[in-house]
Amino acid sequence: MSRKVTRRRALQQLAGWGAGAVLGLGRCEAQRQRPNILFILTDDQAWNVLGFTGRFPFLRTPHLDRLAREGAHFLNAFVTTSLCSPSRASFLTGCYAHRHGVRANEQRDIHPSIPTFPQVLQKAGYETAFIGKWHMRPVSDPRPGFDEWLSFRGQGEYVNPTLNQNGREFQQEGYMTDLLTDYALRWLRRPRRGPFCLLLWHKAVHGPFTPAPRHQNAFADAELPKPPNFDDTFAGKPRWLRRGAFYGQRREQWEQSEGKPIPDALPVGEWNPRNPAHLNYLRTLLAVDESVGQVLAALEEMGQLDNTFILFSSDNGFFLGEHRRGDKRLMYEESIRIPLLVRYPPLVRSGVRIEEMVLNIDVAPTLLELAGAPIPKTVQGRSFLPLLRGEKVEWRRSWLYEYFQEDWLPGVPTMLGVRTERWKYIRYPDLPGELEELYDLEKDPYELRNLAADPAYAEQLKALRGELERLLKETGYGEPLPRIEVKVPLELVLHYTFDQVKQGRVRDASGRGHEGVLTGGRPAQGRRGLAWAFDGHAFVEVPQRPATLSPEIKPFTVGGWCWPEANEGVLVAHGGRSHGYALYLRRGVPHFALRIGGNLALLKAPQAVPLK
Ligand SMILES: [Ca+2]
Repeated sequence: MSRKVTRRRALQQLAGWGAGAVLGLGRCEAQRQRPNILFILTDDQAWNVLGFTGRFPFLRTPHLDRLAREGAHFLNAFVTTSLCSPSRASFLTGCYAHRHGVRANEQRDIHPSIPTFPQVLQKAGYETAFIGKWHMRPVSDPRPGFDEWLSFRGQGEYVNPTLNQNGREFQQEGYMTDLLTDYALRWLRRPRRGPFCLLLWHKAVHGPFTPAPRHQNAFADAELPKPPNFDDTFAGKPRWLRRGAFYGQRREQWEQSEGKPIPDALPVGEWNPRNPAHLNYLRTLLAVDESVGQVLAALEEMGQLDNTFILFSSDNGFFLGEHRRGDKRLMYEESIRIPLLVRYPPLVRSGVRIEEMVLNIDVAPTLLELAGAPIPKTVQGRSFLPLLRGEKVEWRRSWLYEYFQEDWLPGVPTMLGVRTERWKYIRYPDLPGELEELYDLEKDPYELRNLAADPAYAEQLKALRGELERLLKETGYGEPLPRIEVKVPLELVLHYTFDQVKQGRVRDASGRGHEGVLTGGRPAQGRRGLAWAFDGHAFVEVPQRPATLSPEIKPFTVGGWCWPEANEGVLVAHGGRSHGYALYLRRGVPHFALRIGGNLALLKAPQAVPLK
């Protein structure tokens, strides 16, 4: 490396590293004040699963406690959709799920018309890194907006995971939380000229709850306190809740319970103070806390701790037995509330407790305002910097909650709701005739008494219904996303000609090696030379599922020369019951069927093809 440093470069280096002020140059001073950003996100960590809250007397999280002690703790922080992928996209874009397009897990990335805050920061001169769990479209490849990328496909694995660093995929030995921390530390310590923005988004504490080996035996004598709303009988609540709790909510369970009797109230269960899943969940957090400690120590060592805006949160809450549930998704408090801590001494007094209701969609505009970067017009949240500064500002009094039914989990319906400081209203728009829910959080913080059918609260119910309509309109719920042009490359990804079938294997003439395995049929003379006759039972299978043949990863074109003998049959099919496509003949007419999330779209040719 050259030791020769130009004057300009030297100035840039000084500016970025906080020494600019000694030169007395205005430009450097302005740049010096741009803070670094460190955004640590966990997965499924409930709002009060932190040592200092005292919820679990045996749980120690000294480093997270330090963030709260030396910074701000938001006591009322929420997600607008309590599900991993939609919430992650909301953090990144400042938009509701109905706007950014990520409504379910592992199906798609953020709509390309919506910028993320790292993209904006990168353009504004920040060095950006994403290290951790992305969990939107199920590929591990780098996404736009990041100078450094270290991630994995979908949920990833806790032990010896497959990782992707800047496009290169490999397996690495170790425990996920520790590996992500090591990558983060290495990246942080790199020499750099300007401010950085690091997203360290852990896989922990998502299930399957897998603590680091060193924490497997933690909490040997601990007793889990029973939540006050463990004994929810669901009496007076919507039927779907009791049906799901009684029969199960996954597709098969839900379908099998169709029409079966649903009890008016569920019997109370027995609390297990040594619930192994809950204990492992808490043990999994211990490595995260250590990670926070290591990152804080590294920043301190680098002299960057107080110049770094550190934000810690979780992508959604989690039921640990409340309402006798695990998981999230519902609009009950345990599911929608998240931990939110901010440490940044230049702006935030230590030990501040903030009561205002802030949302995951507020994070993007907050970070952009902090960095002095433009806030895109698409942003629906609001910067909470004024709250951090301790300013008295007019703040939101209510907000919209939304959840979209997932294909594999039909037992949790689409929901819409309003949360105010005191009230909560929930509606199930796809379940006509289903009860609504109304809770007075002041008198009933554990949401056990549904007031929606109580005439004494009719006025309140009416007001909240009206507020929901207002919020839906304000946020553009139900408005279509802008259409995007996807350029499909005319690329030959598979080419079977059947002139060289050997031992039931068909060579792929495209050169991509997608050899096919042939079942049934017989050689025949086609119009374009040797062909294969498919009799309705014969088929060619592509045994491996290479990425080049996965339309979720890369669009491609499928074409073929067929000379049908009969007028019914499948030409090409891919996927399964909820996602997939098929090109087939029905009464000689080519049809193309596409199924996404269980919804079917069908294209039909204007006329039948000539038969042989
Ligand atoms: Ca999650």
